[in-house]
Amino acid sequence: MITKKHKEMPQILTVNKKIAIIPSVIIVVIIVGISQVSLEYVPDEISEVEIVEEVDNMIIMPVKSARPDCGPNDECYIPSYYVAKTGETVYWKNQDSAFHSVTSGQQENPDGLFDSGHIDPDEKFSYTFTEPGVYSYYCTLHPWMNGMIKVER
Ligand SMILES: [Cu+2]
Repeated sequence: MITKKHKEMPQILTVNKKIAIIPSVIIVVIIVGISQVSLEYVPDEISEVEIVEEVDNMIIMPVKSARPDCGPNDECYIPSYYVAKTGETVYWKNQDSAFHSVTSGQQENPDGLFDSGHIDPDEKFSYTFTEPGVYSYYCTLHPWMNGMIKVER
């Protein structure tokens, strides 16, 4: 009886060693995978930052928004629909080479809540929304430029 037990012991040990090799191989594969993914992501992030400067609560009037082409796709203000929280200040930046405005209301029908007047290229306008609701705005110079702000509680 005793000798049988002694014979079984080495067999169990070898099995345990084989099992122990499998997790260490998996760990090595995961580490190699993570290092390769992080290496690939670095150049992508740099190129994205160069093209579009994405800032929270900033709406961009992009290059060529003075042309009607942006109208059908709602790309005259980017984003053209923005959800803000009550009390949040929203910024609009004119990245175009033409003047633009941010005027509350509908085309030809300003409601008088806010009006930036003509915003120079590279200049900003801001408005702080203190009441929940849906606010439409437009550009007084370009009838195809329309945007909307939804203010949530
Ligand atoms: Cu405009």
